[in-house]
Amino acid sequence: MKASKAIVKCLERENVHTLFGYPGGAVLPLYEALRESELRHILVRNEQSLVHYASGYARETGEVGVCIATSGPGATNTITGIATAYLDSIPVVIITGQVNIELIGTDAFQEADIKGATEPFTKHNYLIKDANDIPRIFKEAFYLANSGRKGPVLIDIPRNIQEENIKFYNCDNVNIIGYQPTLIGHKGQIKRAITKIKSAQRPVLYVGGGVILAKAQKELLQFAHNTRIPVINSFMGIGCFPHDDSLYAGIVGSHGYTYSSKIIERTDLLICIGARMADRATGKFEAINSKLEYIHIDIDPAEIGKKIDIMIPIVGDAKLILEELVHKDLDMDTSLWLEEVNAIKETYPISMKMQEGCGYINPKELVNTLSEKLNDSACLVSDVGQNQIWAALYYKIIGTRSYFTSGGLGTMAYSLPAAAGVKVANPDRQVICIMGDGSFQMCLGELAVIREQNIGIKIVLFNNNKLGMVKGLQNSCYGKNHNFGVDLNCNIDFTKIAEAYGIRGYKVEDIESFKHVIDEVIEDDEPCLIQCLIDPEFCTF
Ligand SMILES: Cc1ncc(C[n+]2csc(CCOP(=O)(O)OP(=O)(O)O)c2C)c(N)n1
Repeated sequence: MKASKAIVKCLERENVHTLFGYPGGAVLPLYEALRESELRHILVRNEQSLVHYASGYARETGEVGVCIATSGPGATNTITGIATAYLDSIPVVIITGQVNIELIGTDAFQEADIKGATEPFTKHNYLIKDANDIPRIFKEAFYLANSGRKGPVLIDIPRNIQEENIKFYNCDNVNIIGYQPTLIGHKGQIKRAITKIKSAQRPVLYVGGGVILAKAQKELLQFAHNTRIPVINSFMGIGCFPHDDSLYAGIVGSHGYTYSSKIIERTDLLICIGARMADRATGKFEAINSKLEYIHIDIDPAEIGKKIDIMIPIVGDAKLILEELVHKDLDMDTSLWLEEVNAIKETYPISMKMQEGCGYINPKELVNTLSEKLNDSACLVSDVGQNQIWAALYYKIIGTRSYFTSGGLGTMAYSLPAAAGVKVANPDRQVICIMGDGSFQMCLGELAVIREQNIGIKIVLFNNNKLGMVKGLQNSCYGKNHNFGVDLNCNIDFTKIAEAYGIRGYKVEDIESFKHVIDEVIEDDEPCLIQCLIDPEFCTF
């Protein structure tokens, strides 16, 4: 069998139905094999969006997202997407073409050492030198991507290797020396944790994206309710605990709620689950509460104690550990602490106010409106910038709603392709993408994919003619008249851009018109773009 056909067969054996790609000379044999297959191939418009599509697909399905790029510039264009998936632990397999094996190292046409380049931010990567390794390497790559701490795995395949003939064999087992993720928590540490939790006066559960990746939301809810411990989440953890639950205590971090930080100030024990103690979220914990003690549950031992001294580490799968914890006798009386938490929440309420601006939309109110209008299973994908902060802080998680963003790398232009990936994976889900005009201009060519594939996402574009987040940072670091290099002032009519791609475009300047448009479009399955005018002076800072 041709090696390229063997690759397709490996993908089919991994239950891949859809992949995202952008071809070139070094993947021609693979594309010929794909042409003859039943796999759905979605041609994106720029490899910079490629991994984000696969990432959205993976986040929605819990399965590995797959994408293909050619060698050289195609492969290097995927780098930011790979690093984005790496920092957020998203399982994707990236297949890249490479120049013929005898040309490697000669600066051949379209040669780039993508294995070397992605070494620091792939979970693992391969350069296939023997076509007979294809079944084993694909099996390993999928297993690595979606086990233990999940993440991207890259497979680089020289063109001439794709053309060889091999004897295909089914590879069903994986045996990777030194790779055996710990899933079950250490009994002794769990015992210590239980004693510690029972003796705590003011405990808080701090939960991150790892809970979502482990599909442990139900167990978390049960554990919180059994123990009556309040729950705070990171940005990546938004979606793992319902906001209408009385134990919900908000989002922490430099862009989180004030009340959540105030709660952390008073906490005596933080039980961290599937959260990597990122600087943006927990960087100030030691400063605001030096007496805080920590239990840290994480699938990746390297995360535990990386930034904060942890008292009780538990390595393992969040779902399995929580399942164990919910069966322990942890009947606690936290009523006094919950009273205090509620009082803090009341003292520092979430503000809907913005600086005054006429003829503009208050973005907080806008996200709030979306929260009211969307159904209980809607998925909101936000970009990076002020729009990310507003979306995260004001989108209400109820039912099975989710909120996806580029949390770790903070990659602009993530949301549109990632939202499209979510919708491709689950066409019945309401999928909203919120982004700024800066990010949109980095990836607007992807509108062609959305039109062509009829991907019914609703794009809510915050148009403030500014790189708002950077402008805000300049304001807070240097003062108001120190803005430089942040103006996007050329009055682009984004509605017309959408229409040029055959996508309905709307322009709204006040919240009532926004409500009207959302009512009109929300139930249909057509893509659309709603351009919302935001006051350029509005800042999150
Ligand atoms: C690829 C990339 N380049 C640069 C940045 C730095 N950055 C963070 S937010 C931001 C501004 C985003 O502007 P826009 O998309 O208009 O959103 P807004 O902040 O106005 O909501 C920039 C430049 C980044 N995060 N990612």
